[in-house]
Amino acid sequence: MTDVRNDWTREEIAAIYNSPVLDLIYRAATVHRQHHDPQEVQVCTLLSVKTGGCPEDCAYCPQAARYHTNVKVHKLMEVDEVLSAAYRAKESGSTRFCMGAAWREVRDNRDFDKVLEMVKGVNQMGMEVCCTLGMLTESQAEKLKNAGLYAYNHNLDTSEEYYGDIISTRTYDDRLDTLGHVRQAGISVCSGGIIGMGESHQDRIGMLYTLSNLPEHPESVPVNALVPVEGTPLEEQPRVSVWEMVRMIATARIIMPKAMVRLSAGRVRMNVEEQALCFLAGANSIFAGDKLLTTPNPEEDMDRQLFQTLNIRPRKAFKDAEQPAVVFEQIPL
Ligand code: SAM
Ligand code: DTB
Ligand code: SF4
Repeated sequence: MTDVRNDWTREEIAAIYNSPVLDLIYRAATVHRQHHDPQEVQVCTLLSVKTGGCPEDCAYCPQAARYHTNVKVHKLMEVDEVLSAAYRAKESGSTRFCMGAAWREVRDNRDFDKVLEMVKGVNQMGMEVCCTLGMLTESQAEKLKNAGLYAYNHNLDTSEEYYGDIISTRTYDDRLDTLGHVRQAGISVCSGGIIGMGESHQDRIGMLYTLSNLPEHPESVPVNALVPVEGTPLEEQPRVSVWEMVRMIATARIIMPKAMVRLSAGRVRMNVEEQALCFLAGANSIFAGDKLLTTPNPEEDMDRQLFQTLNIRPRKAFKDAEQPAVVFEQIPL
């Protein structure tokens, strides 16, 4: 059994990342089998509860107000609409429901109170509830925890060195501070990044270095392939090859063996064989549903076929929870 280490050096990570790809996959698959059931894949659903109009300048993001994209701005959705969507996601087999808001940070206002209601409602349906709302203070993290939040997504996106080329309206340390507040509140941490933004291999290694040297590894690590969106500064970026996704996923799997590694944005451009390679390399979570936040994701039928062909099954909710969530009777919607 491989140990969980929080003292990986950049050189060690680079040696793993740069190893011959078939050796890399073999090693990652071996580590994966020591810590996880390789037939099991977590199925998560995303919902954009507040879309567009964001004041930040993240170069990849179609929701930044300053770029002219086709995304329609939408104010915070109503609680009952969100709960109906969560219920549908549960019915179609999702065990984690993640609500995203195009905010720079959470403000203590009526919108936040509504989000807390959404968290309560989804938790009561027996799903792992996750949010990604931008920066959080310690007390906001505690409020979310008390409402039943299971996980919080807050990506580092890239290396500390490349961060300023992608985002200028906040710092890497702001990101790390929020991750600290989430951890402190006892919420499961979800943090990863994006490849294909013009970063170097060293930057990818640098991001994995920061994640794997956190005092505790994130429980989930999303690996996104950039979805280039017209109107954003990264609209012309070429597609990342499957081998780059595989290297990233496999390295994350080896250095953070217990984490759920999520094959996130970019699946829509991958065939079954390419996705199978990612699962072999240690990915064990996906986003299902025909939309991510604003961009397309594979149709339900495609994913059903994917699961059948590869003999994989969805992971149950709360498998790693220290204590099960309080699950009330299912509320009919
Ligand atoms: N506003 C919050 C924040 O930035 O933390 C939450 C929502 S934000 C859209 C969540 C994550 O989506 C980003 O951190 C980024 O990793 C990912 N993302 C956004 N646009 C993307 C794109 N075009 N391709 C791939 N991933 C993207
Ligand atoms: C993550 O790492 N990827 C998801 C989720 N966390 C919030 C978001 C992907 C967004 C892709 C672009 C879009 O659909 O707007
Ligand atoms: Fe705003 Fe988040 Fe998009 Fe950045 S990634 S522009 S913070 S919604």
